[in-house]
Amino acid sequence: MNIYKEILSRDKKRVAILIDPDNNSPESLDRIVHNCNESHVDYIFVGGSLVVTNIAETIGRIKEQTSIPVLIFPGNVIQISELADGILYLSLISGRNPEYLIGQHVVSAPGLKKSGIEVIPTAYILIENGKTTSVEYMSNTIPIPADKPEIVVATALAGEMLGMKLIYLEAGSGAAKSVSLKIISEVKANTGIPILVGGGIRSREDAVMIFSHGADLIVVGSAVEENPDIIQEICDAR
Ligand code: 1GP
Repeated sequence: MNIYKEILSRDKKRVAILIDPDNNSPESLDRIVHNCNESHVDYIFVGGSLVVTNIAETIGRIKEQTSIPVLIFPGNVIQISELADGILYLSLISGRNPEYLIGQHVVSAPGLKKSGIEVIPTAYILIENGKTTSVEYMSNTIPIPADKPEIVVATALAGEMLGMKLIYLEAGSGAAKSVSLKIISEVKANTGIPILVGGGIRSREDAVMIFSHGADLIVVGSAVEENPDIIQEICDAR
């Protein structure tokens, strides 16, 4: 399977459910995976800014219960497992911390090559949402101000020109406000690669608006942890 080719085909809007291994008991994990199957979720992402649970155990448990592709959404180099189908190889290009631009990649690249999982280079762009997020704190980077869409566009363009395959517009997990529709539509108008949007998406209405302004794939985590039954509602927005 080539996950990137599928996303690139843009034949439909897609939904990814993000599972943070630390935030779910085995029972709640199983319930989320069950609901993902029922709702035909497109991808399951696994990871977080700080994960202390063994990520391979979580991915193994998910893979036993579903054929939905599992992608690692890593906060750092220890969040890697060959049990996954692929990894969003995030370069945090909104920030100026070399560790998250290239340092962690140098450490992880040889192991990733050996694992054979699909590696998808992703321009990861953190946008301010009114409160300090875990990504901001853990990466020691400053998000792009929410009222500066031109900086977001320039950053996304730079990522595309550097050869990255996806643009991920991130408000941060549990964000009070998701990425603005203005930012999404301006990035869409100025770039040509698929756009992922995540952080603070909590309802079908949010998802519909974000899709209609240019997102190809949305990522939902916190809302699902609070209520796994919201998965169907979110998927209905596709
Ligand atoms: C976080 O974009 C993801 O990195 C998902 O955010 O937990 O707010 O859905 P939420």
